[in-house]
Amino acid sequence: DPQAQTPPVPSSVDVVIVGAGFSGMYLLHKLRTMGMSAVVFEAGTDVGGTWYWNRYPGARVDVESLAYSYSFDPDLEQDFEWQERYPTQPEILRYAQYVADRFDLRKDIVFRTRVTAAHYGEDSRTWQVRTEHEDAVTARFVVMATGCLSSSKLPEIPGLDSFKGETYHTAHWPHEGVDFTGKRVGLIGTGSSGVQSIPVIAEQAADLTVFQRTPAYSLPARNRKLRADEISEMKENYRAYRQAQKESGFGIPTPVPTKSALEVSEEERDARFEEAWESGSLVNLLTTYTDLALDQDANDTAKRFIHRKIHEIVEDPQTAADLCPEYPVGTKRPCLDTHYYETYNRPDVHLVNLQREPLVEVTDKGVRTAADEYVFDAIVYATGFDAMTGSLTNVDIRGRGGASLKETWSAGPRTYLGIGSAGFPNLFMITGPGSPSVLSNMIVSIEQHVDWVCDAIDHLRQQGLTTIEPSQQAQDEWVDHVNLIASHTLYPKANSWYMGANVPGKPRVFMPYAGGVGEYRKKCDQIAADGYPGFVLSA
Ligand code: NA7
Repeated sequence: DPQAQTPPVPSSVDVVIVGAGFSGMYLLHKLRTMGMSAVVFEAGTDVGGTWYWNRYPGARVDVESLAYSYSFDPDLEQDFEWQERYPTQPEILRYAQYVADRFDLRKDIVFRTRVTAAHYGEDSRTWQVRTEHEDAVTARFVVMATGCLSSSKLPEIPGLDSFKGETYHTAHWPHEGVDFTGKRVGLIGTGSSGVQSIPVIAEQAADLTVFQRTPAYSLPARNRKLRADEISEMKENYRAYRQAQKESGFGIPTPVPTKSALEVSEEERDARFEEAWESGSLVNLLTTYTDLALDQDANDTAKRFIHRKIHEIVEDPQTAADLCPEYPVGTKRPCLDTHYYETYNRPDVHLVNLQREPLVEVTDKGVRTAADEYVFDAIVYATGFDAMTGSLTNVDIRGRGGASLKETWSAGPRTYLGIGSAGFPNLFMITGPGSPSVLSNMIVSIEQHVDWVCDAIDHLRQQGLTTIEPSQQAQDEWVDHVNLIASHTLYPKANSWYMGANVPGKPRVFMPYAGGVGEYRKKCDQIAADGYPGFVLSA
């Protein structure tokens, strides 16, 4: 019982870490090896972050297990036995728990405790961190290891509380699970969480109605048990594979494309797309050609291919048409599924296109749209997150002069490298806005940020320095650079959570760095090697 092991809250530490997901866990381990004191605050009752909270039926990662795992300890990667190509949430959570046990992490993690505020004292050059339980800790450094998709959101419609049946959000799923047998279920949202859970809920429920505002592009995952020979082959070659991950664009090594989608024949192209579709890998599809992310006509070729697939699978032509996205492939996060499109061939599954009949309200009996009222026993909200910034701005973070991070970012997040923000000395973010984060294999990006942050802290220690903070100029240039890269891509064309477009009133800014994790790592490494230009270091 992790609760029983929850340590007393220290009054002062070197580093406060917020969040015990994959970032916070590795950071704690690494700081300990450096001889630094740290405490982690975690809102949940155990480690795992994303994989602790998102327990909805069918939840899986969309990166292969052998790639979606820590690389920092060669023994760990040899010892852990992954079962499936795309592990389920319980399997990933077991991995997180295994790591926590192995490195005895829980003794410095305070569970069931949400951090509410972090205020910087300019005189003391320390942070005062407060929690929901009125704990107060003084720390030299604060690291927000809060995840990119952890501040969940509900639909912005009236009546959410009036529904008399059961309601669930995919990111707050009951630990004991939910039995939908015999129930009429309504589900709102068709991102990854919806796409993964819909086929499983449909199997159980008496009847399932899916409310779709924007369709997703989804590829069949072709998940399966891992074979012993592929596991042992990976384990023999892990060091080289990890290096290739670090140098790749998405944190998943794939052959670099050499041709434009427009310079090959339709037959050759369709054969390549078919191969990617059969492979069950999103990166394989996204890296078929050099220009899918850059050129509308090139992207249209992939779009037509997937539309054709949807029409081949889904029998009802109107439903198939409603499931076909219009935005460019890859500009919203694509999904990996198991029997998603096939599920719409079931007589007990219905698709409601919210573009034709928008949501109006939730009633005591169910959901009302502009065209109809739907009656349910249960409603599932698969409506996603206030992505990338929500879990940072939800904490009352105040830097120099008492400036609040939330207000400072009111026109959109501003960071240098997605690691720090001007005016907030010794405050680090792991995979913050302005870093590749959500456009990559998260664990690869997490490890890179943790390593970089620890090196920076060590540098201060070695040099007898006290604070590190991005300069305003370096930050402005970085924000411009991130925007410039995005402007060369098709990403800004979609109303995605990358753009903040899923949250009403959120500034429309493309938040992740789209230049690839390999390029990004080189820049970060160079900055560290050159003594941290762009950061102000003070004694
Ligand atoms: P996503 O991908 O943000 O999906 C949320 C879905 O909910 C998406 O289809 C939204 O439509 C829909 N949504 C959100 N708000 C509303 C309202 N107000 N009305 C109707 N529909 C709404 O979150 P997920 O949890 O599925 O996945 C998150 C990430 O986890 C995923 O990208 C992977 O990286 C893993 P919209 O597209 O905004 O029109």
